[in-house]
Amino acid sequence: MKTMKHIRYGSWGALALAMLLTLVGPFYSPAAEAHGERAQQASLRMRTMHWFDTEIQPRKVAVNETVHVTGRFMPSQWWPEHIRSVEESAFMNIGVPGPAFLRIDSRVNGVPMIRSTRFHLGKTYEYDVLLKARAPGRYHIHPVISVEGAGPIIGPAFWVEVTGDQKDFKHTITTMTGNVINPETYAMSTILWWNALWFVIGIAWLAWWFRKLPVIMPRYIKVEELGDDANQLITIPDMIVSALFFGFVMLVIAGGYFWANYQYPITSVLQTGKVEVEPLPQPPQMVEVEVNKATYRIPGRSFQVEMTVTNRSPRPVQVGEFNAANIRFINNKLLNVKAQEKDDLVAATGLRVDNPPIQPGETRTITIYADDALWETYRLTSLINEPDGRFAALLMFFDDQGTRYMQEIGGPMIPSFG
Ligand SMILES: [Cu+2]
Repeated sequence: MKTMKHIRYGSWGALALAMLLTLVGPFYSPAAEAHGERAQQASLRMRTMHWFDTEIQPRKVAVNETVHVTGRFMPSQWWPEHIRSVEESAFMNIGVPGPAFLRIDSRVNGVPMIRSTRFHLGKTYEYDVLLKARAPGRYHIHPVISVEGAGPIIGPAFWVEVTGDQKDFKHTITTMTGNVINPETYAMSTILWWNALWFVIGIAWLAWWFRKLPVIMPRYIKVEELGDDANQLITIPDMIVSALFFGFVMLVIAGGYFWANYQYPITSVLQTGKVEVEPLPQPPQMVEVEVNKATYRIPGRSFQVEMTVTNRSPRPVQVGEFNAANIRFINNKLLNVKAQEKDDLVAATGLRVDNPPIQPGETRTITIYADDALWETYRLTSLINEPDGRFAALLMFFDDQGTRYMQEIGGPMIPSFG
């Protein structure tokens, strides 16, 4: 008995909490500050999309002003088997909570991204999305690739502050027939009118069947009791009213169709076909990398990769950056890259490279160490608990003149406990 009571109070408490969160959530939600950056599986974040050169400018605009989201990405060659491939169907998107911006233009390698496309593994793409500020606020803007069947794969973000008043937001479109319309309010009365009509029809239909109380469970029990004779619960007036409803609904649909055709004789069909995007031309591979062994040393929180590097470029090269799951581990002896803001995922001293630069024509085995608390805070270490514990990352080499050579690396990640 005591337990019963306990359970009942417990579930009431949970219900009350859920209701409270539902009510208060929209007004106070610290979780919305970070919207799932670390929620996805580590292997999924590491082995789907490598985002780099991300830039969002300007970071402070007024309503009606524009923001450019630009950068590059490379779908991983270690794309997980169990996730639908980006080579099937994908869409270039932007991740911002709510309709705070308007997407004015979106291009990948210069091709307009109004429709879906496909991206090829191991190839490089360059995107440029132009947004127009609509609502004041402070937003964490992410580039996103939405992959059909796999969901959104988010890139690095920057905070953008929008000032001003939403009432001043202006948005007009000139249609193909020359009408200038405001999509914010276009045909609003027709939308409201149709919704109200269907709402009334729905309520009337429910009212007819609910007029003979009690319904739902008692009526279900009656149907069960009567068995084959349950049909007698439906009376002749029920049938007449149902037929009238059916006829009326058909009439409304047909009438709406003819009315719309008469009102808007020229329409164009929403386009759904895919558009093809050529990847950026692949530069000749000047630095070759073969991963020998990758281990994550749990006590030291240190990820180390032993690899054999062949330098075919005309100048000495060195590892400058290790980019995994949107986190940039930087070799600060070579590059001076600092986090631009608090949530910018840069480990400015996170990459340790002890070897001297690799000379032209030389092949050498080196080890790099990515040691930073970000491994832990961004829950990448959970990779060691996954059944397919493989990693992938983008490795960036630089020569003494600053030329960048990129190479994706990947393979099994072995935990080490000593
Ligand atoms: Cu974010």
